[in-house]
Amino acid sequence: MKTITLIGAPIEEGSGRRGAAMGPTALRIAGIDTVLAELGHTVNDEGDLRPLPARDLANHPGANNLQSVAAFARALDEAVHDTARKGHFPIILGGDHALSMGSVSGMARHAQDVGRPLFVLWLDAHADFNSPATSPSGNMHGMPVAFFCGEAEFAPILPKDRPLVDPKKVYQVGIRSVDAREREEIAEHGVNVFDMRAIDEMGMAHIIRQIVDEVRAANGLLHVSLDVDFMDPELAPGVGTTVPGGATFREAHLIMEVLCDSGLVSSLDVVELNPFLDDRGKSARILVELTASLFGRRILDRPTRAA
Ligand code: 5AB
Ligand code: MN
Ligand code: MN
Ligand code: MN
Repeated sequence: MKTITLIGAPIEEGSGRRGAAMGPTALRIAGIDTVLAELGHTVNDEGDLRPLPARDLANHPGANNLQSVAAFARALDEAVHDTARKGHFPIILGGDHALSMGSVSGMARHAQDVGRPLFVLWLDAHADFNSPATSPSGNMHGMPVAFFCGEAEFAPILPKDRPLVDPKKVYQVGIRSVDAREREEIAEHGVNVFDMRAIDEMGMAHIIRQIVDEVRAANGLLHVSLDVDFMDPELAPGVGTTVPGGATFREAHLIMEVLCDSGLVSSLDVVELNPFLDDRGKSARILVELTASLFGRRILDRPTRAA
């Protein structure tokens, strides 16, 4: 059983619209703490981060709301690093995906402290590998992967000596909307991408086992970043950037179940929930159910799978 720390990050300034700041509240109303406690875990809810805007940073024409995004990134980098150092499992309740600049950086520092490599599983319709130079929108929720891989080095959001994530240790699953320049960048940097076609052709079980095997072989830590739009919009409409043809209910749960059995996951972001766009709490509830699967809820007990 784990000790889990919930960290609310009510950021919406990284996305192009309002509403994601209500995400942490919706996840709490949907019962994320109770579900985890019922599975036997100890849950501490630290409440919501309230960062001060990073007034030392100048406005940047290609990075909308840079000061607000940087403020959350800084606060999360600290909060997540502190949580992991105590041996607790951080779950970040988002908030838009720009928050992963901070959460993943905090986990990269922790991984460095314990001398293990950090892997990132990015469950998303989008690659989020833009930078101010390539972004079609300027919205920073489309930039976190480039940022923690060291590519979007355009402003001192975090200290220069922050540990970076090796793009070859980033696995993206569910991808189905990639911008022209992003496509070149992810190929150039060797990000591992399992797009929707790969899921259709290979099956989710094969993909997730391959990822788990690679993390285990390297004795890595695995940070999971779950964007609501990973799932099909029929299942989870409460997000500003829906793309048709997403993961099914069972594909999403299977990932979480296999990850749970692996014991390798160190930290989780639940991001991009926009309760203002949701259908009577449907998306919030599915996110809570997926979190439950990651933390041990199972349909039936089963023998441990042979390696
Ligand atoms: B999300 C787009 N690539 O950069 C951009 O929801 C969309 O965190 C980004 O995955 C979507 O603006 C960001 C067109
Ligand atoms: Mn995203
Ligand atoms: Mn997305
Ligand atoms: Mn590049």
